[in-house]
Amino acid sequence: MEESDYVPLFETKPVRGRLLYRLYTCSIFLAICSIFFYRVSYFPADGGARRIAWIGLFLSEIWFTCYWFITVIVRWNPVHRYTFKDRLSCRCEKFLPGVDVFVCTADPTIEPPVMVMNTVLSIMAYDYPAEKLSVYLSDDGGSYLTFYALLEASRFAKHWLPFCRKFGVEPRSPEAYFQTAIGPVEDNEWCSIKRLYEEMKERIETATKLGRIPEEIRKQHKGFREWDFVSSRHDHQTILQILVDERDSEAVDVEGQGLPTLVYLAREKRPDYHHNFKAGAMNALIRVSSMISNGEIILNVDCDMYSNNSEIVRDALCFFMDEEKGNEIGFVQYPQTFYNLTDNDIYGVSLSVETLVEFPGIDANGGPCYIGTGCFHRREALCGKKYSKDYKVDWKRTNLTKNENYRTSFSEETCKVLASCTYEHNTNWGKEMGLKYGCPVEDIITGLSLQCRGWRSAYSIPKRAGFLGVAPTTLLQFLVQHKRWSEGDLQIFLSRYCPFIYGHKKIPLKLQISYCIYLLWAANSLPTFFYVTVPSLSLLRGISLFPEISNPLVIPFAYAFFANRAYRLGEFIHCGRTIRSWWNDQRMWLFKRTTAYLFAFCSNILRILGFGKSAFEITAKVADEDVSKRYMQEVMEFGSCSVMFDVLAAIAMLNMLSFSIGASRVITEVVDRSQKEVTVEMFPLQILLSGILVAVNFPVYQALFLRKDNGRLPISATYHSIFFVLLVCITFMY
Ligand SMILES: *[C@@H]1O[C@H](CO)[C@@H](O)[C@H](O)[C@H]1NC(C)=O
Ligand SMILES: CC(=O)N[C@H]1CO[C@H](CO)[C@@H](O)[C@@H]1O
Repeated sequence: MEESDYVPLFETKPVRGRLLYRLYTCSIFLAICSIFFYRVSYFPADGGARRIAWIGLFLSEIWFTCYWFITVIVRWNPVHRYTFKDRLSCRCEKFLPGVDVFVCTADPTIEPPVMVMNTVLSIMAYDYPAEKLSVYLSDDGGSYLTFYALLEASRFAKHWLPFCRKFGVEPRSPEAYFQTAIGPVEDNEWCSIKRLYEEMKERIETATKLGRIPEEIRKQHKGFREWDFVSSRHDHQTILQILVDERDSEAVDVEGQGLPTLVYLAREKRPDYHHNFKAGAMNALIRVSSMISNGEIILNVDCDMYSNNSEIVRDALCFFMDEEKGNEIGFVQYPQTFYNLTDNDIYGVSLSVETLVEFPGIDANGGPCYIGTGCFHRREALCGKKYSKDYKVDWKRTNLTKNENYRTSFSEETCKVLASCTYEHNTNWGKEMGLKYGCPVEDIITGLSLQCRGWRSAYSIPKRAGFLGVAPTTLLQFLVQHKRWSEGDLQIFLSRYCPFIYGHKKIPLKLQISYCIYLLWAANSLPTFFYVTVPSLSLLRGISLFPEISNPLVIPFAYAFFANRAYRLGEFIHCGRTIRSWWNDQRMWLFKRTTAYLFAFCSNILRILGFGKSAFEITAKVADEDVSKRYMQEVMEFGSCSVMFDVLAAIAMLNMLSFSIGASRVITEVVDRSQKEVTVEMFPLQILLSGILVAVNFPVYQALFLRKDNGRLPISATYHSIFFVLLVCITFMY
């Protein structure tokens, strides 16, 4: 193509309306300066408790300012990307690259096979040439139930794919489609496919429930024989089965059109070898797929995330295949969105501010991080290649050479070796090649190392979400998930992969700082914990830590606090969320920081001191009926005993106590005119702070004292928290 008639496949536009944000930032900055001025100039002259609390608050405020500064850098100059899929179809349809999709599952009880199959089917049905699309399922559970489900899915796909084409089905996960779609009732085909799906679902669910599969099905496929040699999920040989083989003449749907290649892989597991969790599974898939389909582009999706947009591959290719700006792009990340959200999102799981505001900002600062799902990678980049200025892919050429010696010779035996326990010994896998090992959030460092090798990443928010996953539906699941994320993130910050060290001179400084917005999640815990406990305790003891009401410096404190909340509310409304969901988010902000992040912080400290090790916990994806019902009614689910809940309850009780004592003092002063109004004068902000915390914690009091259902806080949490608060009050007061 001539230089002159180059039209881009995607464009990047700055987000408008930044002036308002910058004005807001300046005003907050002024408020912060005044707060610091107050802290320094009113520093308590007398020693003792007040001084210690004062210093603690001051340090917390300094920390909040630093973290706020990071959030400002992220939000300063966001960009949005727009793709032109029609131009891609016109220009590149003939030489579209091969795309290999990796789906990882780990446990058939936590991640039900039906859900996984819906993910697989939604991907097989992509609007993309079937001979160029391959789907790989990695089963770290090594379960024949998953294999059986995949076999069923491969058969159902023969009907499902033509059906999707004919009716223009969207979304292409059968479960999601049939749940909402009202078909042309008189249409026989529509109804028969629906019936086929329901029968398949029932067979898979029955097999999962019974834990075994019917004998006649066992006989139908040679693959089941592999399980004769499996002793346990932690001890078995590599199982590799190509369920739909492109070279096979039978690999066509009912209309005679080709089907995407479909592969089942359970890599070898032996008790003596560390398997490196999901990163290990991904690396095995990268190697095995390189023998089978060797697509230039790799998409990686979590097994609970079905694809809601059948054009998403084309959307991503607009980035990779753009002749001018596409060569430097190493990966394209899509937002993580959820389908199980309720309107007001009680657990604040939706991440909408992160996905709609923060990620576009990080993209502008040098490229989003890799979040482990919904991400397209350039295979070469993922396998360790460095980007250099003269790197250029000629998609026409790669496609030609590929068609010549494409899939002519490989045997399952040679592929199996690639997924064995010992294959990676003395290789660069897990270090320079593939996903990195040794960290619970391997995705972040993998993305970082790609960026450090010179690749750029891009972030795209299509109108119709690309990937929809299941959100946690109980408080504990949510907190455990956040503990895992924030713990791993902080571990990265404290390791040699810290962006300031690892990315030094390799990625822009503003990108290094942007990474910290997530890596330092856990570090917010101590200052927040201090802020929600010490002012309340001081109120009980009559120690004033904020300006009196007559002091004009009360204004910057109030302004910084309320303007921040109001700004967050504005962001929520901008993201299309409700006011209630903002309020819920405020609560979860507190809950996360005082439990999940605090625990993550502590376990990092313990790890550095040489105790404890990190472990990978999967969060359950299904909930029992009772729990689901409460979730749909937006009633907060506690239910189980957990130290995290004890902490939440204790903080709630403490603030209740200090607020009621503070408020009663105010009332007596107001009623009894003979007393001087000392409390109102001295403690306005502390009473206000406690009052807000009480309001935010309302569901905790309900769960402690009012609720009767199984989702209430266990009685032990009530005792623990009361005991703890009494203990603290006694020691602190005397
Ligand atoms: C998912 O797809 C459906 C049907 O195309 C659409 O109505 C819905 O808005 C999509 N969901 C999201 C979150 O984009
Ligand atoms: C796992 C889970 O909680 N699934 C729920 C998702 O939401 C639908 C209704 O929108 C429920 O029926 C599912 O039980």
